[in-house]
Amino acid sequence: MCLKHTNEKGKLMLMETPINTIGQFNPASAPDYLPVAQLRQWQFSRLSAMVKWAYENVQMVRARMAQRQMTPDDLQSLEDITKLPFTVKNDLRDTYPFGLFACGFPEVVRLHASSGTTGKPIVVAYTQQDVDVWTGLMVRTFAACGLHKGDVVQNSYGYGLFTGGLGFHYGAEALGAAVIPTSGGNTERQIMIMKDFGVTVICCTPSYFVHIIEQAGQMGIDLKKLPLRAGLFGAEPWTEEMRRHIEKESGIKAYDCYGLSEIVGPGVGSECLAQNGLHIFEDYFYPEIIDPETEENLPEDVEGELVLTTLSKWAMPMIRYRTRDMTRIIPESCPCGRTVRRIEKISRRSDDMFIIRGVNVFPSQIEAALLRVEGTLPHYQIILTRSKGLDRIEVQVETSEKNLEEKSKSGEELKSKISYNLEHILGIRAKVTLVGPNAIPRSEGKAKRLIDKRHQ
Ligand code: DLL
Repeated sequence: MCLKHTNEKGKLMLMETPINTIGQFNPASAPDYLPVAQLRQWQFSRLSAMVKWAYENVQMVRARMAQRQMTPDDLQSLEDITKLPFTVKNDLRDTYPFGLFACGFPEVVRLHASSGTTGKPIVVAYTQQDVDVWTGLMVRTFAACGLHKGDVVQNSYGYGLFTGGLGFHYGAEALGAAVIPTSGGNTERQIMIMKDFGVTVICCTPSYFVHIIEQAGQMGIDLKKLPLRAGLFGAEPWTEEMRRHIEKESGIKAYDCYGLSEIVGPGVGSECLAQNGLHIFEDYFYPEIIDPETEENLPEDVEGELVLTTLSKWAMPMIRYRTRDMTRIIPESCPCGRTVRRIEKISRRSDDMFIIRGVNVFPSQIEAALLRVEGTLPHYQIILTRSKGLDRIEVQVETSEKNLEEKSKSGEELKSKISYNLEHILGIRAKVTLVGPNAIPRSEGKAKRLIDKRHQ
C-alpha cells in the first residue's frame, strides 16, 4: 500500500495510495477493518518514520529528545512511545507561527488556525499529502455514519481558518456526495435550503442544530417530514440527552465526530452506526490515555486525558500531543466489525477551555482582552447561558463607581472598548456588563472565572 517518496530535502516520506478518488471509496476495504496484528505493525512502522522525520526537522522535538538522551533508534516497539516527550498547546504558542513545522513552503500547501491560550492563535500546516490523508479520513468518517455517493450534504461548519468547514467539505466531495457549503449563520436561510434542496445530511455543531430545530419550529417547518436522515455533530462536547432530544425532535440519526486542529482537524475519530463510542482512525493516530496530574499511562477502560501521536503528518508532526480531552478507551470490540479502537464520548476537559458556538475560548484570552483596556479592574467573571438553543456569553467586569453612574460617558466608552477587544481576540460577540468594585466574589484559592449555566 505504501510507495516510497523523496522530497526536495532528500528526506524519506511514506506515500499512501489515495483512497479518495471521487466516489470510488469501498468502505469494506478501509483500514478500519485491518487485523489487529497488522494494524500494530503499520502503526509501528509509521511511528518510526514519523519520529525520525520530526527529530530531523523540528528543532523542539530534537532538543526534547536530546534532553532525554534519546534518538529515534531508541524506539524498538510501539510501547516505547511512552519514552517520548509530550507536546502541549503552549508549545505551539511559544513557537508561533511556524516553529513546529517540519517543512516550509512550497511543501506546505494549507494553513489553518485555532484559539491559543492568549491573544495569538495557534497555526497548523498541511502538505498536499496531508490534505489527501485528511480527505481520506473524512471519507471514512462519512462512511462510518452510513453516508454514501448521492447524499446531499449541507455543511454548516464554519469555513475559514477553522478546520470544520473545509475538512467536511473535501471529505463529502471525495465520497461522491453533493456538498452545499452554507457555513454557519443565517439560520432561516439554512432551513430554507435544507427544505428546498432535499438535504439528506447536516454537518454542524450539535448546539447549532438544536437552534435549527427551534427555528424550524417557529417557521412552521417539520424537519421530520424532510429527506434529512443524519447529522454529523462535533467540535464541542455534547451529551446522550442532547442526542435523544435531537433525534426525537428532528427524526434524524445524530452521530458524534471528533478531532482537533493540532492533530488534523475533524477526522480523528467518529461514531459508527452503533452510536456507542468513537472509533479512532488508529492507522493514522496513535491514542494513549494518561493521568493528567502524574502523566502516567493508564490502562484501557480507565478515564484520563487523551494523548495522540500523528502517524502520517508531514508538515507538522505531533508527538504525544496532550489533547486535554478526557475519555477512556473502550476495550470491547464493536458490533460493526471495525478493529480500530473506540473512545467514549468526550465529556469534559482537563483544562479550563470552553467551547461556545464551536469556538474554543480560554478564560486567559478574555483576561488578555480586558487587560488591554484601561479602567477595568482585574476582576471578572464569565457567564455562559443557553437560550433557544444558542449559547450566549456575558463578561462581567469590575470598574470604578464613577463609570457606573447613569448615562456615564466613560462607562459606555469602556464597555464598547472591551466589546471590541473581546470580539477581536475571540472572534465572537460577548455581552459586557460593568459591575462595581467588589461585586465579583473573591476566592481564596483558584478564582472561579467561569459560571456555566448552559445545562441548567
Ligand atoms: O473542533 C475540529 C472539529 C471540527 C471536530 C468539526 C469535529 C467537527 P478545534 O477547533 O481545534 O478543532 O477544537 C478541538 O474541540 O480538543 C475538543 O475539546 C473539542 N471537540 C472537538 N470535537 C469534539 C467532540 C475542531 N465530538 C477541541 N466532542 C477538542 C467533544 C469535541 N469535544
